[in-house]
Amino acid sequence: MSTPKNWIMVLFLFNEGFPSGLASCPDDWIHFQGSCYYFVNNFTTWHGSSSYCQSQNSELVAVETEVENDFLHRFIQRFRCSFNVPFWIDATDMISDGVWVWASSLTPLTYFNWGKNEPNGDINEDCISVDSGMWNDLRCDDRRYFVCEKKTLPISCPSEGSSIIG
Ligand SMILES: [Ca+2]
Ligand SMILES: [Ca+2]
Ligand SMILES: [Ca+2]
Repeated sequence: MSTPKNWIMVLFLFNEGFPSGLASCPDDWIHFQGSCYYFVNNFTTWHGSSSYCQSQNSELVAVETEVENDFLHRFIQRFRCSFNVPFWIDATDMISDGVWVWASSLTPLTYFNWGKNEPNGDINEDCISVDSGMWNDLRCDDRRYFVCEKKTLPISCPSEGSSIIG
């Protein structure tokens, strides 16, 4: 039987033009501008994706700027054989239709990159899926691949191993 480890396709970090050695991400996470990203190559609902990321001490990716959106798009293009699309991001308007917030912080979105004729789902589509950099509101029960994000760890601190003591 497959273990969770087996169903996660891990992508390797290729330097995106930033100094290497300064990133402080766990193994198998990709560093970009202060965050670590985990490309989970399995598909599930938006809630399932969010729960999985939280189990990894992270959240569904919050795409807050054009730079971040472009990074994800370029990275996935480069590894299109290893990570499937489209994928969930942390945005939802399930609390108040038409008011999009990042679920992890309830912060309103300030950057959007809607595809043509999107958003179009009203109360039927309350989660956002991204394909080729373009955003689409979608039923949260649909199944998509997903990306987790967390902030980089402090460089001066060990990332693991505190349990070794004692
Ligand atoms: Ca982010
Ligand atoms: Ca909606
Ligand atoms: Ca839609």
